[in-house]
Order: sequence, then C-alpha cells, then structure tokens
Amino acid sequence: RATNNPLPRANDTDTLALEILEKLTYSLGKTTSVARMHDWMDATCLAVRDRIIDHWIASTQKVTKEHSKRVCYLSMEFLIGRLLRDAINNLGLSEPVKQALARYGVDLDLVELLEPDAALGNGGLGRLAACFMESMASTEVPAFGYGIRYVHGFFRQEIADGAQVELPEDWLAHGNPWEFERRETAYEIGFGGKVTMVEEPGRPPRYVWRPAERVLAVAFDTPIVGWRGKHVNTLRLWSAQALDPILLDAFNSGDHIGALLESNRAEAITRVLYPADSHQAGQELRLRQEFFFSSASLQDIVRRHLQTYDSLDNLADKVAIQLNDTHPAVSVAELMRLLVDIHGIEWDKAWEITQATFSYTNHTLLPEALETWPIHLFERLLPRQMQIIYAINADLIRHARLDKGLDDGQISAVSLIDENNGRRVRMGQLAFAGSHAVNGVSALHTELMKETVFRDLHRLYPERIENKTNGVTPRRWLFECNPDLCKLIEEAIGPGFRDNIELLAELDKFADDASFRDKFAAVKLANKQRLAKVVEERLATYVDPKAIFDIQVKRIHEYKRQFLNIIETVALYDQIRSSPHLDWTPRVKVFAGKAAPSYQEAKQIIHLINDVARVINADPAVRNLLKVVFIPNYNVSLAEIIMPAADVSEQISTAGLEASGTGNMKFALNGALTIGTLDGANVEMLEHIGADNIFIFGLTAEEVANARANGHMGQPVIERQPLLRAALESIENGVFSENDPGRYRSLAGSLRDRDWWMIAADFQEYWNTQRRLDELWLDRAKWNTMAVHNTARMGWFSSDRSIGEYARDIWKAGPKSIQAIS
Ligand code: 26Q
Repeated sequence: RATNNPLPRANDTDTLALEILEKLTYSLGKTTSVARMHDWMDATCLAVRDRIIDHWIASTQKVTKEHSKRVCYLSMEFLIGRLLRDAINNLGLSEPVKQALARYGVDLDLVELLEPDAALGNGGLGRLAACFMESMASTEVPAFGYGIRYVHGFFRQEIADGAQVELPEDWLAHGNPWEFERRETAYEIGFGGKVTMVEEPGRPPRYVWRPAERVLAVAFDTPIVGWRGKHVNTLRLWSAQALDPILLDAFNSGDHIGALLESNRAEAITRVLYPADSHQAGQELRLRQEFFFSSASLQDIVRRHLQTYDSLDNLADKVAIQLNDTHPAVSVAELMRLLVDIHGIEWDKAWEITQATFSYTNHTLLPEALETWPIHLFERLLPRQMQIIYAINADLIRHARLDKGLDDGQISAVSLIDENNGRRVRMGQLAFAGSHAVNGVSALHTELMKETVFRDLHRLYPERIENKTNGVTPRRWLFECNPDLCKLIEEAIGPGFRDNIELLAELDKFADDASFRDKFAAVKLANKQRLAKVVEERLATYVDPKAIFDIQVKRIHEYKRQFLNIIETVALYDQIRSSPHLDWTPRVKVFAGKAAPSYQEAKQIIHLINDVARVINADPAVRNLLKVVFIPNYNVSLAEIIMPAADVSEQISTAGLEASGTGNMKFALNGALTIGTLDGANVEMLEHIGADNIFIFGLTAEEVANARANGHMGQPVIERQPLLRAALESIENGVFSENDPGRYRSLAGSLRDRDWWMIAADFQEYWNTQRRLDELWLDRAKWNTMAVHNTARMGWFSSDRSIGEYARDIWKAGPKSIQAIS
C-alpha cells in the first residue's frame, strides 16, 4: 500500500494492478466482470489519488513545520480540464498504469477519455490559473488556489444549422473522484442588513455588521501534484449551502415551497459560471459570487494564520494573496473589515497589512470589460464593505491632493468611485489601491496599462506596476499532449529538458539536420492525422493531413478577428476559383471557440464561419485545395489534440487589445509557425524566436490608436482593395447564406464604417503574409527548420518561469532557488 514515496516503485505494475482492483471492489462495489469503463476510470483515479495523498500530507506538514510563506491565488476561474493524465504523468506512472489496466483488458487511453473536462473557467484567465497551480506545485511554491465549485461549468457548445447553441454542462453528474469535501471547513458569508456603530466609553467606535442573510461556504479540496511528485498543493473550491436547508416552521405549516426558498437562494450562488469574458454582466448574482468566494477565502486564510501565530500583525510575512483580475477585488474591503471590525486592529495598521498582503493582476484593457458596480447595489448587498471603500477612497484622495498636488480632473480619474456614470465602484482602482504590486501579463500590455486605464494611479504610485509575462505549463502542453515529439527531442538532446524546459534551446542546432527535421515533420504529420480523425468523426468532413493546417482556436471576439481570417478565406476561395490553373497550396482552415451567449456579433461570426465552410467544402472547384472546419465545443481536452497538429497558428488580434494570449505559446512550443500581429506576448515571442521564424503583419498598437483618433474609416480602404471588396460583397450579398441573404449585411457594414477593429486596415498585409506562408510550404526543409527553431526557443514561455518571477518579485515566497533566479 501507499508509502511516503509517490514515485514508481519496484513491481509497480503489479502493485498498481492490485490497487486499482481494490478500488474497483471496495470503493465502487464492482467486480471486473460487471465493471463498466466508467468504473475503471473511477478506480484508476482513486488509485492514483492515493499515491498523491501521502505526498500531499508530507508537503503540508513540511510547509507547516518550516513556517513557509504561502501563496493564495484567488481566482473566480480555474480551467483545469482533465486531471488523470496530468497526475499519472507527473508521478511518472504512465507505463505502469497502462500495463496494470491492460491486465484487465482495459485501455488507459480510452479510460482517460471518460473523465469529464473540468471547465470552471471561460478561457485564458482561467487556464492561466490552472497552469499556475501546476507550476507552483512543480517548482515547490507552497500555494492554495481559492475559487468556486460551480455545479455547472462553461456551457457545452453545439452547432445547429451553423449557429451556436448553448447547453448546460454537468461535470459533477457522475461524482468527482479528485475532490475531498471538508464539511468542517465552512464559513458563514453575510449579505445585506445593517451596520451599526457601537460606542463604548474610553474606546474608539466599532462598527458591527448584522447581515440580513447568511450563507454557508463549504470547502472542497483537490490535490494538485507537481512534476515528479515533489510537491502537492491544494485547490480549495467553495460551495454554497443554506445554513438552514429546510425551514421546518414553514414546512410544517404547509408552505413546502417556501421552506426550500432559502436553500435555493443560497445554492444559486455557486450553481453556474458566468460565460462572459469580455463584458461586464452587472448582475447581482455575479457580485454575490465574487463576495462569497472572497470572504470565504479570507476567513480561511485568517483562521489558518491564527492557528499558528497569535496575531495578524505578521500576516503579510506569511501569506501573499494574488487577485486574478478584479473579480476578487472586494477582498480588499473584506480583509479590512476582518482586521478592523473583527480583530480590532487600528485602521492605518490594517491598511498597511492589507496592502502588503495583496497584489493584483490585470488581464484586460477593454473598457467594456472593466468591472464597476452601481453604488446602490453594492451598498444594499455589502453595506459595511461600501463604507470601508468610502474610507479607503477618502485616504487615497487626501494623499493625492495634499501630498501629490493632483487637480480635480486627476482626482476623479484615480477615485474608487466613478461619478460620471451614475456613481459606480471601480473594482480596478480598488484592487490597485489595496495592493503593493500590480502586474500586466505581457510587456506591451503592462506598458499600455501605464498609459491608459491606470495612467493617473501610475503617476501617483510609479513603482507599483510591473510586468509578469504569462507562460504555459510544458507538462500538459508538451509532454502530455505531444509524447512522440518529446521522444524525438529526448533522442536528440537527452532528458534534461523534462526538468528544465529552457534546455529545449539545445534543439536549435538540430534545425539544420535534415534527418532530425524529417522526423520532426513525421511527428507533426501523425498529430495532424489524429486531428483529421477527430474532424471526420465529429463533422463528417475529410481533411487532408498533407495540407497546411491553419488554426485559430480561442474565444470568439471581434478584437481577436476571426472575421479577418474568414474574409481572407473567402478571398482565397474566390482566387482559387477564378485561377484554378495556378499552383495553390492546399490549406485547411480550422476554427473553434465559444461566443458569450449574449454577444450577438460573436455569434454571427460563428454562423458565418459555418456558412462559409458549408459552401466551400461542397464546391468541387476547390476540393483538396481549401477546406474550412469549425470544430464545436472547444475546451481544454480538444486543445490538447489541436495544439500539436497545427502548421500555422493564427494570433491576429487588433494590436493593443490582446493582453497576452497563451494559445500562441502552446502552438509555437509544438512547432507551429505563427502568423500574428505585434500584440500581447506575440511581441516577446518575436524576440525569442527571431524575426526569421515568425510571420508578423499589421498595424502596431500605436498605429491603431492613431488611426482611431484620426477617424479611420474602412470604405476608402475597401475601394482600393479588389480582393477584400469582392470577398465582402459576396458575404453581404448572401453568397454564403442564400436562404437569408441579408444575414451578414450589418456585420460587413461595420467594416465599411469606422472599421473599429482595423480589419479592412490590416487585410492586405494579412493576405500578403498568408501567401508568403504558401510559398514557404513549397520549401518544406526551410519550413521545418523554422518549426524546429520555434520549439527550441519557446522554453522561456513556461509558466515555471512566470511563477519564478512572481515568487521572487511579488510574493517573496517559495524555495530559495526560485527567489534567487536572475
Ligand atoms: C467580468 C465581469 C462579469 C462577468 C464576467 C467577467 C469576466 C470573466 C472572465 C471578465 C473577463 C474574463 C476573462 C478574461 C480573460 O480570459 N482574459 C485573458 O487573460 C489571459 C491570461 O492573462 C490573456 O492571455 C488574454 O490575452 C486575456 O484576454
């Protein structure tokens, strides 16, 4: 049975076979003869989980004994995907588990497919949180992830007649083998009610909040195991329960529905993830979610601290709390309430502790995505927190006016209260004010933060903003999703890269080695065949693995410009049809991604992609030269198949709008060539990969800002570009929507008008750059050389590096080796 060593042991196949059988028999109550594949999946997860637990306990005990500083990563979203392969791989158990299951005639690959994909997040921000949890475990940074245990994660997407249909997601339907419910770890969360001032002789007045409504937050813990099982951290997700599940008074007097109202209302808080990633919901339920998980996490942090220390004075020495965007920003006010009202700490001291404890990551500059809450709503739901925000604001404004001499205009820009739009609380300002460090997620984004949203706060506190460029975990996004490539890499440079991903750089010298290159290309082809099979199964469409796989997968948004990509596709279609004799390079355009259910333009773009795909794929004139596919229900598991199968990675956002991007990194790490704008982390990828190995086009962020300021219009540009003009006309005249010819008139019209996303402005360069890629494809040796350079030079974009920088510069936590990184 389990020992303190989670790593492979002698005879591990025998041991694991027995352990899995034990789980099947005694935890699931099944024999091998009646076990379904689901039972094998559960039994395997439980057996692997046992291996993690010993080490989880050991990690926790070590951190407690050494009084190490802990990182608390507060995030509304953790987009973790499946955990079984991650756990098996990080424990080095891939072969023994595979063989153990094979003894029962069970295929591990099929078992893995049955695990639900935990989609407790929308996209980049949630996936980043998941990569960071894995990297913190792998680099031995003691950490807790705090979030919400949504009953329903991100919706399942189907395409019906070309349009997106949203269906509920139900990841917990068959139970969750990874989590531990901790009923004893539960906190009361208040809402509404009144604040009274209590005055006692000889003492400063105290404020007492008496909430009208109280809900219980119950912890569910999932262990997150790091590379080689060295360290295990905890992901703690909160679930809402009514304090009093049935109001027996009401029930007994015959009001059976009323008796359940309270529990319905409480449990609604953690029922579903908001599926919007780019504009504010503004709903009361959302604010309830934000406060619910913030308050529960902070109460937990404070309670745990006081178990070891007798005062909260040293909180910031022992805990670093990272706010993943503004979603947990109410934490700033809530921690102040806990320190001042509950623990009797004097205001200025409490503020010092709060600022030293918190830091905040910004993920967007889009004005429509910045969170603000109407004061009346905030006040009604969180009356004491609102008072505290006013008090923080008063201090901030006093300092700005008296010490820094800001004028009224500058004051209104830094204020936590927006007075211009019906008085709202600005969560970005609150998070900034309450933190000692504020970071952007790429070099460009961080500079733009200083010039735009936080311009005035930055002038007031010029030391506070710093950059922490995103990264992705190489375990999931290279080792697990592309094992054949890893085998090849290991043959070339040895196994060192598995422990230090920057050693991938040694692959650089193989870029000119024809035999290595051919093997590299053979792996890519096999990965493309695997994706082609998925496309065939799900869409009944044949795509030729020998064609260029040109892939854009990400949330659907105007600024990400899937529209630009599909217009270019239409233009290419026109060209192939009008000049069929030319030597066209075969291409498969792959799209996937979800639109926020209320985002009409994004849904139209999905519809257009599917309409274009239907027409092009049915046209014998272009068969084998051009195919378009939209793969439904993009999620982490699908990404794991897609990333290794791309030849071309589309990262074509309007410059200045994509904070970082992380898909761009996953693609390049797996040897795709990027076609992209100078936006987000693309800029740094260009620096690392080299200008010869990446395809950059389009306006810069500065040029976009200028064009907008100078009243740029699309129409004059369109007039000058026959390809764009023809493509746009065919879209707006119903060539792809014959039964509803006007369907895309307004979408296309937006380009003729102010062309806000610079699609017309960037079209010609995008087209030209795509044709350069076509040409390069004909010189496959050169293409493959570039692809190898991409993999070799992407090591820096590991989330281990990102976490190392956070640990060293912001958290001052983690092992000495990390704090000392240069
Ligand atoms: C806010 C208020 C109400 C409802 C929802 C939201 C909300 C939810 C999710 C707002 C934004 C998000 C997610 C944003 C996001 O994923 N941003 C991405 O973060 C990545 C990681 O830093 C970056 O790589 C991407 O560039 C950025 O778009």
